[in-house]
Amino acid sequence: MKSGFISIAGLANAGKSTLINSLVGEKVAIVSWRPQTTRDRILGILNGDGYQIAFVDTPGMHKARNQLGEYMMKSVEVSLKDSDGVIYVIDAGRGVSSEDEKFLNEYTTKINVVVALNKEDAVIRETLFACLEKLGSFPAICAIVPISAKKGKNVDALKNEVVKILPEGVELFPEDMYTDKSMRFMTQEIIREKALYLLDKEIPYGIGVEVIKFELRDDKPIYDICADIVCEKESHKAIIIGKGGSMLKEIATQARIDIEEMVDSKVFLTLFVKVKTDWRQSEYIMKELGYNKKDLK
Ligand SMILES: Nc1nc2c(ncn2[C@@H]2O[C@H](COP(=O)(O)OP(=O)(O)OP(=O)(O)O)[C@@H](O)[C@H]2O)c(=O)[nH]1
Ligand SMILES: [Mg+2]
Repeated sequence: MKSGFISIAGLANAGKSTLINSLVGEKVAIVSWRPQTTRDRILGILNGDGYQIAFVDTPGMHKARNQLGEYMMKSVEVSLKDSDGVIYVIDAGRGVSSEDEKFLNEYTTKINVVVALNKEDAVIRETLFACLEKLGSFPAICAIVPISAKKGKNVDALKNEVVKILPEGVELFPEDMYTDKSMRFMTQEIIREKALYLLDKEIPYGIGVEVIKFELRDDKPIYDICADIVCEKESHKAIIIGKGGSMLKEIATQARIDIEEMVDSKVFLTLFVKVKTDWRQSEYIMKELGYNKKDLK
């Protein structure tokens, strides 16, 4: 049997989380059109014929500007160090950038790298060829596969290339497990995803979500869930709540639908909004929200 950890790395917004969901066939990571959506390492497990792959979604690479940013970059570094191979995702529309080249220069000689040239559906052939030509100057790349993570195109071909670089090993996780994250964590992420979609401009970057209650009722198959949306300013709080509570209601409604699908039963979701000034600079509050540097070992 073959098994191992494969990190999915790349610049912010390249489509890494979309890809891990498509590879695993379950929603394990949230997706949005905003860069820097993923903040943590997230595991998605795929069981195939004679192999098991633990894919690790990572935050998009960028220059860290606060403690949260530093945490995110550290988590990319840690996950690369621990993996058996890397899928490096490039947005074909954006082209092969100097940051991509820097990554490929540094890593292709150290670790097996398969490049996923993503968003193939959104570019013309010439653009794709230009990317392939640039990538041709990195002979140590194991394989280059143009894909559309969103449409599922060529994702199987990519999977096959990854199986080739997988080492011999034993089963790492039980067969019915598809992520290492708890339902509580996924609930936080789903609420954050809806807030990212629905809110304006800069507010989403300053949002954290903390589940404060997650209980299955004794008498009925209903989950009672309460969560705080943490933001940085009073003015942000007002926007998140919206006119007559309309925005918060919409976030809750959309999140509830996804959470119900995940837990496979009815959910009563109550959301609150709290202000914690500059929490992205505070290690203490970050820890409260689950971003603990000590976990990154
Ligand atoms: N057209 C097209 N869009 C895609 C494809 N894959 C992802 N996207 C879109 O690209 C945006 C970013 O996708 P994510 O999966 O969140 O990207 P990411 O690399 O995880 O981003 P960060 O977590 O912020 O680093 C979303 O709007 C996706 O719907 C694709 O194959 N084609
Ligand atoms: Mg992501």
